[in-house]
Amino acid sequence: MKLLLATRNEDKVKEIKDILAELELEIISVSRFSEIPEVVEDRDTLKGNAIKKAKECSEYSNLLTIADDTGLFVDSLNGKPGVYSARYAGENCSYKDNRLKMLRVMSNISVRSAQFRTVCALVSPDGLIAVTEGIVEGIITEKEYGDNGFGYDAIFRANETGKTFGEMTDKEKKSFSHRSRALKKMIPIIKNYMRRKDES
Ligand code: ITT
Repeated sequence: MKLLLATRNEDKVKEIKDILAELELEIISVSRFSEIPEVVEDRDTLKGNAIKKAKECSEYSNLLTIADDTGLFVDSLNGKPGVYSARYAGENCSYKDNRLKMLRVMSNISVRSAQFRTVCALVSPDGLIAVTEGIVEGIITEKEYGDNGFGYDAIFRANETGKTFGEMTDKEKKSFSHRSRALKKMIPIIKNYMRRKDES
């Protein structure tokens, strides 16, 4: 059986493939399907965008499809950038632009607590829709630490480890990131779907 990843973000593809490696599935990325148009992420929640991405890509491909929508929610900024994390520093901005904007905006703010949240949506051509969530609590650091990972990883220090995701190895990030928490909850749902398909 094939599982389509409804993301064109290669950093996310790499992490998702690694986390789902235990499944006996051929995992393919949407980049392989030039005919699938870019999904417009116009919902105001992670859940709304994740379901929209998975649904549209599943409809085009006729494959079991998983999408993840992730955001960094900063308490002192009333949860911003949240669902708008990709373009926090403007249209076509880089990861670095986003990190530098966040450090600048937070420069005089002492309450620095934040959460990384990932919502995953699984959609099948025969009508299954399942949603899971993973959250990691942490703080926004005052400068960048480490150069592993991507996005906001170098400026988010997870409370549980005292390290930024940028300072963690891929294995450490995989063991308890927001993305892996959401995907690990999805694994039994995928296995159950595969079992039902095998039996029918
Ligand atoms: P797709 O919609 O194609 O999946 P995207 O880059 O838009 O790709 P998201 O909406 O899920 O992905 O994520 C929004 C942004 O949040 C993303 O561009 C990164 O800047 C950041 N981000 C996502 N996951 C992250 C992670 O694990 N660590 C650090 N930053 C992350």
